[in-house]
Amino acid sequence: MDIVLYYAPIACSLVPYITLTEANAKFEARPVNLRKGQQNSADYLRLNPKHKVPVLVVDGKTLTENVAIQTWIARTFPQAKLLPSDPWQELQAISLMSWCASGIHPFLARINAPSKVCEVAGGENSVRQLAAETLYESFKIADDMLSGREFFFDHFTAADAHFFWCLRRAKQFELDLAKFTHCNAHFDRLQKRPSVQKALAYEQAVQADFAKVAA
Ligand SMILES: N[C@@H](CCC(=O)N[C@@H](CS)C(=O)NCC(=O)O)C(=O)O
Repeated sequence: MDIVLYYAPIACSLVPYITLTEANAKFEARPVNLRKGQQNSADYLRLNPKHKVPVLVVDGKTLTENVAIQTWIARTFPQAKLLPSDPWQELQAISLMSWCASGIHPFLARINAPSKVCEVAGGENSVRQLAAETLYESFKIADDMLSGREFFFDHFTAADAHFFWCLRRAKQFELDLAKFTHCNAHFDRLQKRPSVQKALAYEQAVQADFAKVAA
C-alpha cells in the first residue's frame, strides 16, 4: 500500500503523522509550506480544493479531514488499537475527534487569524477574546474528562493524538492554560511517546528546510 501524507509544520497534519507512526505504517510525508501559500497552488487545489492539510493519498485515492483520516488509519492498522474495541467506546472516540475538529480547532484558527472572521477595524482583540473564552470552556470539559486518567480511554487512541495537537496549538498563543492540570499532564505524557517525538523532530527538520529556502 502506498500512503502519502501532505503535511505542514505546526498545522493539524501533526495528528495523522503521530497516528500513522503509532500504527507503524510505512508512509511518505510531503511538506506543504502554508506560509508560502503552497496550499493554494493549482496542483494542490486539484488534490484538495479546500486548500488544507492534512491530505492522505492511499494508492492514488485522496482522503481529507482529520476525523476520516484517523478512522481510516485505525481501521487499516487494527493491531495498533487506535480506537477502542468496544463499539460504543469507539463512537465516543470518534465523537471526541469530531469535537477537536469542529468545536476546538476553529477557535484556535480564529486566534491565529482573526481577520478571516471579522473585517471590522479593531475587531481582532474581541474575536481573540471570544475565541479564548470558548477554548477555556472546552479545555475545562477535557480537563474533567482526563481527571484521574492517563488517556481519554483505557489506552492511547487516535483521540489522544488529536487533542494533543489542539492543546499544543493553544500553547502557542498567549492563553492562560496552567489551570487545566489534567490536560497539561496528558500533554506531557504524550510528548514522551516515541511517535510524538518522531513527529516533532520531523517538524523541526521541515521548518529548517523551509528556512533554508527562504534565506
Ligand atoms: N477540518 C480540517 C481542518 C484542516 C485545517 O484547517 N488545516 C489548516 C492547518 S491546521 C490548513 O491547512 N490551513 C490552510 C488554509 O486554510 O489555507 C481537518 O480536521 O482536517
